[in-house]
Amino acid sequence: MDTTVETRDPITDDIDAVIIGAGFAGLYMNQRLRDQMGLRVQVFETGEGVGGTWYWNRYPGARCDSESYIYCYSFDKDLMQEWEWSGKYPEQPEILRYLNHVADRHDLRRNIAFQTRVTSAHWDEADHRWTVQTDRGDTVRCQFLITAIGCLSTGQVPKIPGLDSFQGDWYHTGAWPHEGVDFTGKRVGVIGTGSSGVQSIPRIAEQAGHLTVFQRTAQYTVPARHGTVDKAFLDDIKTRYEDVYEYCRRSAGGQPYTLSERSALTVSDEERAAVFEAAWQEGGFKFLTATFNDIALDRRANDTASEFIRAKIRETVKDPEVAEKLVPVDHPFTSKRPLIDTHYFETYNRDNVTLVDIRHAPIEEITPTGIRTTDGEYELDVIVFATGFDAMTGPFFRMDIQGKDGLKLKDKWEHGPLTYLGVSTVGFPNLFMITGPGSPSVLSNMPVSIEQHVEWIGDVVEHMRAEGVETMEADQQAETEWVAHVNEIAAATMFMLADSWYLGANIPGKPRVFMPYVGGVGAYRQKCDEVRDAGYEGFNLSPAATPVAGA
Ligand code: N01
Repeated sequence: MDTTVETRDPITDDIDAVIIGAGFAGLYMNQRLRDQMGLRVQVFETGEGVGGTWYWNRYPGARCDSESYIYCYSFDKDLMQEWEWSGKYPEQPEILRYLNHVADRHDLRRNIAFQTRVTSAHWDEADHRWTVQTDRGDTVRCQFLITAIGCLSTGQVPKIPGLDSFQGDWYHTGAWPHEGVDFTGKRVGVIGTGSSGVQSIPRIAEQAGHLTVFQRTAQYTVPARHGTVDKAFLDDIKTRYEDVYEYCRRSAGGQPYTLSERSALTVSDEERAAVFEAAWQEGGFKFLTATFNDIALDRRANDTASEFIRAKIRETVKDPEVAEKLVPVDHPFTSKRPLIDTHYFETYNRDNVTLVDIRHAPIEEITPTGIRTTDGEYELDVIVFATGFDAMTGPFFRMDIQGKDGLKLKDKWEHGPLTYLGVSTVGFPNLFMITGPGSPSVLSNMPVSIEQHVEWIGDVVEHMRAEGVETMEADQQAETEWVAHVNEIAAATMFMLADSWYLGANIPGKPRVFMPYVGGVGAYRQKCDEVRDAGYEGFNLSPAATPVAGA
């Protein structure tokens, strides 16, 4: 990866807004505030270019699980018509090309400082300004601080003893070298079988001399049936694009699929199997949405889907012993992030692939020449950590964010994130979080949720300027009630039945709190609209001359 840092003078402006991050969220927020509303905006971005998630996650096989025609912005209607996606699902290089195109088309780079990490943001109650500092010596003061930092941008490499001694190369999927990695003839070990592992393992296996997969938890995954996309299909979508996108905006997951209205428990075994089989053949998230309406909610309904997938694994994997290791038995389907794959289980039929069950024989250490588990040592030239992220709160905690009276965000969220609508948190006026914890975010098709937040925050700023409001801060009662609501509806789902990053379970010591809002993007949008239409109910709005309550 080219790590040359271009020299530039420190930025020392007093402006309207700082946006942290230049991925899907930061780019649109910039366009909204700067171009649509005329604010003076500074964007800071750690990467050398735009793209966020899609700038960093360049591992083999990286692509999105949402279909390409719906994994894009809808604010630029001409672009929706012009852009031609090449595959059913958008692959990382194509998404990055798309985001670069958006940045060029809207001239969005000129107020982005690249290769710059925000280190701190402190609220000054005396003049109601944020002071934002970076690792490049910038000090920018602003009225609005907007985080567009992603939910999965803080990679976690587990602290396994001996990594420093390893003589081969190692990589994390979320910080992949731009020049790629040549695995030809190499003995490769992949730790982790989440989305990144399931996508990269088949591709690495095709190239490596030998691939050893270290699996802690077996996964349910459904075929993606990825391939080129029919141009006639896309052309048809374009004739009714706004309707399709609007459907997503009002849906549960921001996806264009019609939800089944039937329970899995109301049909015969034969009919249920036929429904699952049809969805399995079609591939993708329709297995979740278009089959039955209670898979994620009712344990008995869920068992039917879980069992169907288990049977598929046993059918696909030739070696019965390997198949049994790959069959998930300790958690129900949909309790962890649902996965879709391309030839994942088939990969274990290859002669050059070995599966190691580290649930029963855990990794003890990394040695200079490989990985030692309690069962033996595996010699490796390369280790790939597909071990995920310190999700949702991790990206915030990398910065020293301090609100009123020096309150540190890290301290306030010590026992889990506390937000109102996932967009604001008490004690941090004029801080707005795009797809923050407590919003649908990672449980949805991200561009749909991002656009909704960007537009809602844009409306807030417009309202404040029109009404002479200088600060806006969530009300304590509103925040408490929202957090309780987020927890209450999560408790009724399968999500509580597995150790997942949604619950912070992948990070040792992280509080076990379900972080995203599971109520659906449609219901959430309605709530946000109601809050706005009621004059920002649940927020305290203060004019310039009036000190904020508690100041
Ligand atoms: O990370 P993960 P990811 N020792 O946390 C294992 C999005 N995404 O990068 O399940 C051994 O899901 C861990 O095991 P376990 C998507 O939202 C989207 O794959 O905790 N193993 C698990 O197998 C996704 O959910 C796309 O027992 C360890 C794996 O590593 C999210 O990003 C593509 C370990 C981590 O799985 C994160 O996905 C990629 C340890 N100490 C990512 N620590 C698409 O849209 C962790 N593991 C397609």
